[in-house]
Amino acid sequence: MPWGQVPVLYINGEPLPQTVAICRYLAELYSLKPSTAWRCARADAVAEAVSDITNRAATVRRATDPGVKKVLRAEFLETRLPEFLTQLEEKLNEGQFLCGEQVCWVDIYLATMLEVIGAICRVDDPSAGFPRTAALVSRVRSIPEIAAWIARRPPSIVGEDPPATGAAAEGK
Ligand SMILES: N[C@@H](CCC(=O)N[C@@H](CS)C(=O)NCC(=O)O)C(=O)O
Repeated sequence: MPWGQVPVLYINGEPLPQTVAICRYLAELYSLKPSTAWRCARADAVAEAVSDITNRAATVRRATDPGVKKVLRAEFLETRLPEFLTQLEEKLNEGQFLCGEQVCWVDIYLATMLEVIGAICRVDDPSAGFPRTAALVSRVRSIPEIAAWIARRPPSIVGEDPPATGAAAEGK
């Protein structure tokens, strides 16, 4: 598996790793790119911020010591995530989606990563208290094809603790 990580998208047996590369490839195929170079760049900037906040949540997931995990989770939920969502709310005032009235891949990426963050931090709705973000997530999840996928997809393991490795796995 490339880089030893998931996700990997296989096309004709050829692997494409890295979430954002996969998203951008699918956006090209399914007309989910913003309509101008400027809008693409602005959406990319949001996507980078989404990746950053998701990586921070991943540090909460990876923490094995319960005390450390509790501190990291609290810091994330009380400081990092609200800071991110506050900035995001300011960018969501021009239309239904990030780039106006048309959904683009970054809307879908954002909605999905907020779901991942909710699962990692065990909160039902990470966008609670941030109405524009919550409305955007709801719009994305209501797109018929996406709603149909959500209804039939297999259960996610994202919220589960990762397997212990090294000394922790050996009970040391
Ligand atoms: N930059 C990568 C990160 C992927 C990533 O962190 N994947 C995790 C699961 S969510 C993984 O495979 N971890 C196993 C490992 O790193 O050993 C992406 O965005 O796809």
